[in-house]
Amino acid sequence: MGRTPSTLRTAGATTLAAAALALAPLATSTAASPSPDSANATAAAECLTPPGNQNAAAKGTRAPDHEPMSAEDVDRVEARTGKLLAQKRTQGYFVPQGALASATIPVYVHVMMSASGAGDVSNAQIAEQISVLNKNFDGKESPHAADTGFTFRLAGIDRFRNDEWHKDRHSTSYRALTRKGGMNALNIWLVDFDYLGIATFPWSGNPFIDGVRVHWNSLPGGGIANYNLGETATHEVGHWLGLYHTFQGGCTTKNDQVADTPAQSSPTNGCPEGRDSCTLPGIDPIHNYMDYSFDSCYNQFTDGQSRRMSDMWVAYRA
Ligand SMILES: [Ca+2]
Ligand SMILES: [Ca+2]
Ligand SMILES: [Zn+2]
Repeated sequence: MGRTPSTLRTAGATTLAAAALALAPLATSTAASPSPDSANATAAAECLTPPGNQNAAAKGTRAPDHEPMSAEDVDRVEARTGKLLAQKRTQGYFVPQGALASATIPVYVHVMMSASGAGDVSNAQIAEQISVLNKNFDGKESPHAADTGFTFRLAGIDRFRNDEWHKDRHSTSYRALTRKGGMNALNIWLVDFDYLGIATFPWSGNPFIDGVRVHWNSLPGGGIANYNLGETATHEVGHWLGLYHTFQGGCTTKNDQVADTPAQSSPTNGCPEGRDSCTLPGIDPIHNYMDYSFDSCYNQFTDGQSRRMSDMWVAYRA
């Protein structure tokens, strides 16, 4: 698939448009026609997801890189989450009707720079990234945005000089070696790879590699045009808290399992106001952090997404 980082930075927008259009029907059919063998069902996503990242979700400019999850996989996750929530309730942990889990999440940032120091982002840039996360999860970018109830607190920064890790190679071992905190802790590894970011879902099942990997140049003030306001991290943390893409499931009534995000047939590129890719009610949620729009277009999570993240938090991370 060999898109080089320089291609990613210089030709991102045009390529994304082409890739999104080219792959959209594939992605839709993957979700709409589940195969009994999930490996087959997810073949379309395979080349987009690095090995060892089953259940991971990625955002990149090369393609829509949907999560490798069939409609059946999604159903299984919903059922399991429901059971875990019921268990927590019997253990006395529940969130009152209409309220949210409202947690403060410790954040460990791992700067995986090259041997020569490429990707050595400053503490100030990391602080700015945390502040973008807080602004986004507090609903401060739009009057239509939900306050999700989640707050992020920088708990530590560590720095490694390693060309392999910098390029996201041996990611399972480097994550296991460097990860900090419990399932409630957000680990962010800053690397240089073909993606903007990749996340593990709450239900991914391997606590040693739990967290998000984000392209170091997507941080606020970074060098990736249209994706350098720090909102890639917001998108990946949305996955980490159990959100799907707004285009998950395509033009279906359940689509991303969130009722107040209108169905969308494929990822959005740029910021096409009024885009309406499904005949189902509502225009496409192009301003939602879980679409693929430009950072400057992103401005909201919804109430339904907040509810889902709160449930996921209680089920898997609290
Ligand atoms: Ca929806
Ligand atoms: Ca519609
Ligand atoms: Zn994504």
